[in-house]
Amino acid sequence: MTVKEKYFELLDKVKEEAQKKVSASGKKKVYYVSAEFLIGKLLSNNLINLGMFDEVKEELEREGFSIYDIEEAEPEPSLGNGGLGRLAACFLDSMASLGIKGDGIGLNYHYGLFKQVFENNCQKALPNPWIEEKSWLTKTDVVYDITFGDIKVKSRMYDIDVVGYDNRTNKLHLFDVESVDESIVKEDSIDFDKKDIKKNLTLFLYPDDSDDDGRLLRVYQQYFMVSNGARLILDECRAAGSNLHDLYEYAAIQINDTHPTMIIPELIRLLTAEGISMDEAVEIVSKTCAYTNHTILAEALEKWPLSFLEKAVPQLVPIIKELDRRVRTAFDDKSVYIIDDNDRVHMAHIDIHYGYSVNGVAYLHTEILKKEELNNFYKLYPEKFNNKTNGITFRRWLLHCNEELASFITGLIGDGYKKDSAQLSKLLDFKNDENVLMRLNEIKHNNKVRFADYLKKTQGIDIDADSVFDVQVKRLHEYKRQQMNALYVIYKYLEIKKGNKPKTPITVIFGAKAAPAYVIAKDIIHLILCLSELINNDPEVSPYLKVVMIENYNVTKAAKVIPACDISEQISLASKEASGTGNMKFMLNGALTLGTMDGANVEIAELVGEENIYTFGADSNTVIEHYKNHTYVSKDIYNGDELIKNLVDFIVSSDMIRLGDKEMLTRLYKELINKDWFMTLLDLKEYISVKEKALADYEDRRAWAAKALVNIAKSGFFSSDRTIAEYDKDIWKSRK
Ligand code: 26Q
Repeated sequence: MTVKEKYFELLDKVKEEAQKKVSASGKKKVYYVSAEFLIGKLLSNNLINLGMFDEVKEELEREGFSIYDIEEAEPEPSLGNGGLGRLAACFLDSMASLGIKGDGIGLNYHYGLFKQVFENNCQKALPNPWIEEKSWLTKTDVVYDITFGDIKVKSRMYDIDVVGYDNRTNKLHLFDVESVDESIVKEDSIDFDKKDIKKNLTLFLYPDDSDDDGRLLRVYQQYFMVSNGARLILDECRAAGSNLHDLYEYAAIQINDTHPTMIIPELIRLLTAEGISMDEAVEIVSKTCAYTNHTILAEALEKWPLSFLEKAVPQLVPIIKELDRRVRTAFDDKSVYIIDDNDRVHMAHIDIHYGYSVNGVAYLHTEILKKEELNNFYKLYPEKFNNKTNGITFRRWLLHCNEELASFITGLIGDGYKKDSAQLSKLLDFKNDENVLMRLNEIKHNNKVRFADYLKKTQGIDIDADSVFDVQVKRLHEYKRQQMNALYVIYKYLEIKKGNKPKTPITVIFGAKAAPAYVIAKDIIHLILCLSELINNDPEVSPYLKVVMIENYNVTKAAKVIPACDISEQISLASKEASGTGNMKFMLNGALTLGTMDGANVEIAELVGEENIYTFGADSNTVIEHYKNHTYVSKDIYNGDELIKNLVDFIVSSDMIRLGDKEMLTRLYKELINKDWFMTLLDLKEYISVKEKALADYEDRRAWAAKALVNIAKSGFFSSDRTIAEYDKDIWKSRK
C-alpha cells in the first residue's frame, strides 16, 4: 500500500468516526459566514480532537508507516488568504470544542490561494487544486436555484465535519455550483475567462480583482455564498420550529468582514417574499446579524458600484436603496449613508446600521474604530460596539505543531491546560528552575533542527540550527513592513563586511505571498530573494548571516517554522495591523516578540511585561497624527540620516542590480524615498537598535529561556476558546 492509499484509508476512517459524534443541542445556532476558511490539513488535527492520534500513530508505525509521511500526502485546502480565513478556521474548532452549536458557511473553491514558486528571484503564481478523488468534502442533497441578473445557476452544498476537541462536531457548509468547469484554467497559470460566471463561480479563491471583470466576479461569488446561506438558515430554523418572526431566537449570524454583507438585504428579500412586512423584516434581520471588522485600511473596506449590483443582483438593489433611504431619514450625516454621492454602496455601513453588534479584533483596533475610523457610527450606536480580541486554537498551534513542548508542559502542570488554557500560568512556578529552562532550550533546538532538515529537503537550503532564528511569516503587505526587516538585513550585511561579526550567527527567515496584482509587494519579495542570493553566497558573510524565504508559505509550513522561532517579527506600522494572530502562535511556542505597539502586540506586552518583549516605534496616536497633518516626509528622513540613506541606497547598488531586475529594485527604492506610505523610515533606526538589543540578550541563554517561559505561561489568554466564549456570552447568547 502506498502512502497515498494509506492516507485515503485514514481519511475514510476519520470521516466515519466524526459522523458518529453528535452535534451540540440547543435552540439557537450560530452561523459563521465567511468568504474564507483557511482550514489547512485536517488529518492529524482531527485525530487529535477525536483522541485517536497516539493510537493511530503507533498502529501506523507497526505497519511500517509514519504519520508524518502521511501528513505530507494530504493536500492543503488553502481556502483563505491569511489572518481572517485562519481565524474563521480556529473559531470553528473552538465552537465545536466548547460544544457551541455553530456551523460555518462559505464557498467550495476548487483552487485555493495560488501556489507560489520562485523563479529568477521573483514570485510566480500557479493554480492550487486541493480536491482529489477522496477529500474531506461530503456531498449533500441540499441544492438551490440561485438567480443573478443575467443567469441562473444550480448550487449544491458540500459539508466538512468540524471535530471538536473531546466534544461535539459541527459542520462547515461549502456551497458549489454544479456547472463549474476546471478546464477553463489556462495551463500553468491562474488565468481564466472571468466573464464565464457559470463555469468560474467557485473556481478560485478571490480571483484577481485588478480589473472590473474580476471585481464583478467577486460580487457574484459573494451573492452566491449568502443567497445559499440565507436559504439554508431559513430552512433550518423553520425545521427547528421558527415561524421566521422569531428568527433571532434560532439563529445568530456572524458576518466575517464585509464580504458576506449581502446576506442582510438577501434575508430581508426572502422574509418579505414570505409575506412579512418590510418594517418587520428589517427588524428581524437586525436582531439576527452581527458584524466583525478586521481592518482599518481604507482600500480594504468594500464599496461596490451600484451598477455592479444592478447587473449581478438587481433583486437586492431596491432593498439596499430602501435601507439607505431609512438611514437618510434618520440621520443627516452623509458619512453614514449607505450609498454615497458617487453611487457606491458602502458594505460596512449596511452591517453597522442593520446589525446588532460591531466588533473589532483587538483592544487597540476597537479603540481606533470607536475614536477614529467609525467614530461617526460609534456616536450613533455606542451600545453596538465591542471588542473581541482574537485567539488561536491551541490544538493545532501547540498540541499538533509542537508535540515535544506540549508533552513537556503536560509533564510539568498536567493536561488541564488543553481545555482550560489559563492553566498555562502554572508554568510561572518554574521560572527559576534551571532544569526546566535547559529543557526548554533543548526543545527549541530540536525544533530548529527539524525545520532546518525540512528546508534542506524542500528547498535545498542549508541553515544552521545553532544560529538564532529570526522569523517574519505573514502575507506580504507594505503596512506589515517586510521591507523594514530587509533594510535591517542590509544593515547587518554591511556591518559584517566591516568586520563587526555577531557572536551567534543569525538566520533571518521570511515567508510571504504577495497578491498577484500588488506590484510593490512583489518588488519586496524580489528584494528579499536578491539579498538572500547575495548574502548566502558571500563566504565572508554567510557564516554569520543567512537569509531565507520559505517558498509557498501556508498553514502547513507555519506549523513547521513557528515552533523553531526565537524572535517573532511583528513590526507593522502602529494602527495598521488590526490584531495579528501569528504573534500569538509564536508566543505560545516560546518565541519572544520584536514588535510595534500595534494590534494584539499591545496585549501581549501588557501580559508578559516589558522585560519579556522587545517593543519599538512610533505609537498609534503619533502615526494617526502624521496622517492627519501630512507631517511624515520620508525624503527628509532619508536625506537627514546617513545610515538610513546608505541602507536605502543599497537597494539599487551595483551588487543588487547585478543579481536582480533593475526596474523592480528602482521602483521600490523610489517608493521608499518619495512615498513610504507606511512610514518604514520613521521606525527604522529604533528597530535596528532594539533588534540588536534582542540579539545581545540571546547570548544569555538561561535568561532568554526564562523570558520564553513567561511568554508561554501568559499565552493562555490568546486561546480561541476564550475568544469564542466571549462571542457567545456577549453577542450570540446561544446558551443563555
Ligand atoms: C476586500 C475588497 C476587495 C478585495 C479584497 C478584499 C479583502 C480580502 C481579504 C479584504 C480583506 C481581506 C483579509 C483581511 C485579513 O486577513 N485581515 C486580518 O484579519 C486578522 C483576523 O482578525 C487580523 O488578525 C489581521 O490583523 C488582519 O489584517
